[in-house]
Amino acid sequence: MRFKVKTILGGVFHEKDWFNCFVRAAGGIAAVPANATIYEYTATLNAAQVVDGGGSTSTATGSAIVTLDDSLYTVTTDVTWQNLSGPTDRAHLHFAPIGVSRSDADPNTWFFHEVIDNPTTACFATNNCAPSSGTAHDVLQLSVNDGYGVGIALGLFNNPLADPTTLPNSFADLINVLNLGDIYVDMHTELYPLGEIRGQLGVAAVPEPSTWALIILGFAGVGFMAYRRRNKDAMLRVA
Ligand SMILES: [Cu+2]
Repeated sequence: MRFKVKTILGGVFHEKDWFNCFVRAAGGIAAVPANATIYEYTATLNAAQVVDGGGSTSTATGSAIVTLDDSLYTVTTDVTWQNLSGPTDRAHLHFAPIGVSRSDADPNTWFFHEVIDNPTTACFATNNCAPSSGTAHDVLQLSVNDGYGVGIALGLFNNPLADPTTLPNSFADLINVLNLGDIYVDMHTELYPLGEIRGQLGVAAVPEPSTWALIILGFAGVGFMAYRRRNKDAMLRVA
C-alpha cells in the first residue's frame, strides 16, 4: 500500500515520511532526508567510570545523547548533568575504550571535541563557567573525510608506534569507533581537573519488534477510545 497525502505546501507525503513521523513520535528520533542515516549513541555519566586523575568520588551524575547524520556530517551532542562539585569549565568527547585512561589511549589528543561553551579554566576566575547542574547542546560540523582524528586515535591505540599521518580519518571511521564503544563524554571541574564524571557512549537501544507491536497496539487503542468517545458524544447529542 502506498500512502500519498497532499500537504499544505503541495508536496507529497510518502510512506517513508509516515515512518519518520512514527519513529519520531515513538522514539524521539528526528525525521531525516530519505538517504540519510542517523546514528544514535547514549551514555550515563558518573564518577565510577573516571580513570584519569586517580578516579573520582563525586556523587554527580549525567547523561548524554550523541547523534551522527551521515548525509550532513554532523555530530550533535546533548548533555545533562546534576550536582557537580562546582561549576564546570569543560565537557569533552574523548577517545579511549571503557576503563582505559585517555592519556594511555590517546596521549597526543588526536581526538578531542569541546561540548560546552566555556572551554578554558579561566572561567573559574571570572565566574562564568557552566553551572554545577545544567545542560549543553553542541553541533559539530565535519566532512566526509573528517573523523575528527578518530581514525588516527584508533590506529594509535592498536599500534602506538604507527605513523598517525598514514592512518585513515573519515566520518565513517568515527561511526565505526563509536560502534566499538571507544568514545566517551567527560566533565571537568576545579576539584577534578582531569574529569569528575565520565560516560562511555554506546549504541542507543532500538525498540524490539515486540515493543513496536505494543506501541502500535497503544496507538490503535488511543484511536479506538477517541472513536468511542466521538460516538458517545454523538449519541448524547441525539438524546
Ligand atoms: Cu575532557
